[in-house]
Amino acid sequence: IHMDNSQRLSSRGSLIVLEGLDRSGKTSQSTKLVTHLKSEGISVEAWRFPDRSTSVGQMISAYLANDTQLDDRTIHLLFSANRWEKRSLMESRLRSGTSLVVDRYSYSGVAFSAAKGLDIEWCKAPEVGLIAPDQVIFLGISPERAAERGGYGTERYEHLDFQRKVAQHYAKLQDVSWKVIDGGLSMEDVENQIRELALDCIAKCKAGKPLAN
Ligand code: DGP
Ligand code: NA
Ligand code: NA
Repeated sequence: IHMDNSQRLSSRGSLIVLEGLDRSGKTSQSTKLVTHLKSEGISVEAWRFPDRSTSVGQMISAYLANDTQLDDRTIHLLFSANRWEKRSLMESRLRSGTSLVVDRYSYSGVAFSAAKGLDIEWCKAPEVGLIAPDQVIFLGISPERAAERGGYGTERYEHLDFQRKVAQHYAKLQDVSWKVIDGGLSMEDVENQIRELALDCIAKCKAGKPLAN
C-alpha cells in the first residue's frame, strides 16, 4: 500500500487482533485489555467479529445457533461481508487515533471455513483488502484443554473434533506478525503479556507506522 507522507506522519490508532479457539480466553482477555488501556488514558474501543448487530450479523448468528442452514461457501462470504461492512468505520477510527482491540478477524474466517474442507486459498481471497492488523495475539491452547474449561456452548462449531481441525488450520496461518501466548498460563500472566504487546504496538503506530491492507 502506498501512502503519502502526511498520512505516514500523523499518529493513528492500532489494530490489535486476538485470535484463538473457542474457549481460549480471548473474549475475557480482550475486555481486560481494553479496561486497562482506558485506565491509562488511551483512546481504545473493543470490537468483535462476527458483529451480530448488523443484518448480515443476524444471519450469521442464526446460522451459528443452528436455526438456519447455509451452504459452506455462502456462510464464509457472509462472515467476510460482516468484516467488509465495518471496514470504513474501522479505518476512520484508526486514522482518528483510536486503537481497536478486535476479538477475532480474518484468521478465524479462514481457519473455521478451511476446517470444513474448503480450499484455504479460496477462503483467503475475500479477506484481501481488509485492513491488516498491527498485532495479532494468538492465545494458544490445545483443543482438549479448551474443551475442559467449563465447556462449550451449543453453537455450531463448539465441538472437540471440529476445534481440532480449526487448530490445524490456524497453525498454517501463523506468520511473523503473530505473537503466540500460552493460553494455559494463569489469567494474570496472560493479561500481562498481552498488555505489554499492546502498549508496544500502540506506541509504534502513534509514531507513524503506516496503515496497510
Ligand atoms: P464468537 O462470537 O467469537 O464465539 O464466534 C462465533 C463462532 O463463529 C466461533 O465458533 C468462531 C466462528 N467464527 C468467527 N469468525 C468466523 C468466520 O469468519 N468464519 C467462520 N466460518 N467462522 C467464524
Ligand atoms: Na463461541
Ligand atoms: Na469468544
